[in-house]
Amino acid sequence: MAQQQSMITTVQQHILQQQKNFPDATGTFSWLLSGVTLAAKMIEAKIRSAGLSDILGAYGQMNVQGEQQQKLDVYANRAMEHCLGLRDSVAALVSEEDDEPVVFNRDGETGKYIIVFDPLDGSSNIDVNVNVGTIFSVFRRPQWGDVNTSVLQQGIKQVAAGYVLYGPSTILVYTTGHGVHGFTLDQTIGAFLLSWENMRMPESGPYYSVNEANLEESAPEYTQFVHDMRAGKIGEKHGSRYIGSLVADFHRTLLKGGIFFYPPTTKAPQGKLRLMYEANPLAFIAEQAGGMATNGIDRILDIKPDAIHQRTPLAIGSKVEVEALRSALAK
Ligand code: AHM
Ligand code: MG
Repeated sequence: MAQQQSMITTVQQHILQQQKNFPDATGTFSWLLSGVTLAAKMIEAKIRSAGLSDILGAYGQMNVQGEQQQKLDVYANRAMEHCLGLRDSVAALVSEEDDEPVVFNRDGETGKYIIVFDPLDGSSNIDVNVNVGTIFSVFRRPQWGDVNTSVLQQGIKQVAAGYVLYGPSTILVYTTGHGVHGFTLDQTIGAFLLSWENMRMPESGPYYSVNEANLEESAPEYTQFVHDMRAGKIGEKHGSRYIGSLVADFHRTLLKGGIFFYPPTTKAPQGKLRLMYEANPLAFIAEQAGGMATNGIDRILDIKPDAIHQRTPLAIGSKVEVEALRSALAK
């Protein structure tokens, strides 16, 4: 993994360079992704000043998942919808915070892309100043058919995916299916600069990451798996890390290796996390970096969604740990 390039490369330059590999590239795609980076900078600015403005706390409404919307959730959703909705190439936007897709009346030639996103993931952590993130996934709109039905595509059809992690620094990680690349926001010039090119997830790593309070409500194989990892029966002896913000837990797993998993529980028999804007984009990134992602049985990217807010169990991370969990569940 090459770190800290000596020459400055912005995320826009990087995407344009990558597009040179595609003879029919028009620049449309980099213009579209610049909508994501603009929204990310707006969200990050709001987060940085959250304690100083009246932006912490609940908004007073539930979202479609029956969860309390935080004010920053609502702001982040509006920022993404505003910045992306203005891009001619966007046919539809699908957000965790909206019941239905927002569809734009653009013909198939112009409105080529469907963007699916979680504008502010881990929002229960906002009020306590712990990392949150934005996750996005990009699909090509099929030339035929109704836009509403064409949003339900398998993860393998993603043409790009990424996330922004608002932490001690703000980091953008993306893939277009040609490796995984990471950028850090330079506040002084307002640009995301290349920090990691061709990121690789270690084959195995030191940590497991799960909400252990849920284990008693999950299949016993998950508890046994945790015991085995603590005992050093799966690679090295594992320690535990759990932030409760998927983007942050995933980012650590990408850099250090190991596994994050959210099993089905009696309270959430389909799992808690959402297939289309949480599991799919991170699964695409994990695979591009040499890792794996499964629902316990199937590869995440192969699952055909039935609904935009569909939930899924998720186990994601290094090959050694994810494969060990998958085979334990298959017995
Ligand atoms: P959110 O999209 O409403 O923020 O919920 C998703 C979050 C993930 O970021 C995180 O992995 C998970 O919920 C944590 O759930 P729990 O508090 O049950 O451990
Ligand atoms: Mg989320």
